[in-house]
Amino acid sequence: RQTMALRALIFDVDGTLADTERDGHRVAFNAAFAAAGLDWHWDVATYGRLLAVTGGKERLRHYVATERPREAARPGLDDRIVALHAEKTRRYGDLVATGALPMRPGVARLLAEARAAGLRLAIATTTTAANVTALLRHGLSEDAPGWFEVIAAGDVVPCKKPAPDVYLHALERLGLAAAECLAFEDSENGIRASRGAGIATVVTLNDYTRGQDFAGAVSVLDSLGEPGMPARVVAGAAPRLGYVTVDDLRQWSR
Ligand code: XBP
Ligand code: MG
Repeated sequence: RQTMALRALIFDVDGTLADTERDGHRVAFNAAFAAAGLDWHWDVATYGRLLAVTGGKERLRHYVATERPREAARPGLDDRIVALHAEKTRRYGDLVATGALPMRPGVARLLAEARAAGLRLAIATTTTAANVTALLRHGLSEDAPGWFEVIAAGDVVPCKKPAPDVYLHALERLGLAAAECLAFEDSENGIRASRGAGIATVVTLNDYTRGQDFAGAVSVLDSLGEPGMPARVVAGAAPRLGYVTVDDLRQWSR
């Protein structure tokens, strides 16, 4: 990699900014199923398996195709999936508005530090754009969506993670080279996407992604850490103060 100064941080959302999957998306899917009169229920373990497929609509389609053959055979499946997913997005928004999904340790601190240091911020996620705005507003502050110059989300590219497309799209909109950016991810599908776009990546794993393959990560941590609450280093570089700072990121991007 050529040496270029760090200019921007690009964040994944689900599992990285907040633990949204188990307590957010999963709950919203189940509520949407119940509202539609379906007796489907995704428990924590089932949802963990289904996370192999990124994208809510794609995940639903995969579930129906593999586990609900009768539903799969009824005509109009695509429309029903779109409607179910729209209801799920409404439910997710309601859930986020209750404050049920706080930011993970170190996220608010590092974002503030990065903004003060003049680093540009972007988002590259598979989830629906409305979910991102809601999460940022309720988990950080009303004006937080405006901190991010680029919010690349959901169906903005046809191929979702692990394809690199959403990261390539974010780089293009930032007008930056991969070597000028660092990505933050929590999953193997996520780092395959960011590394596929050539971006150095910091991983903060969670209960769903522990044990996945994070080969090629700059650092694999259990969180970004906070003063007095150090991050546990699973692999790669260790933050100098025990929690990830902009100084660490500049060092790691060289
Ligand atoms: C996130 C996803 C999304 C969410 C649901 O992956 O896979 O599908 O689970 O969001 P990543 P939608 O963190 O790698 O971006 O239902 O809005 O698609
Ligand atoms: Mg993620």
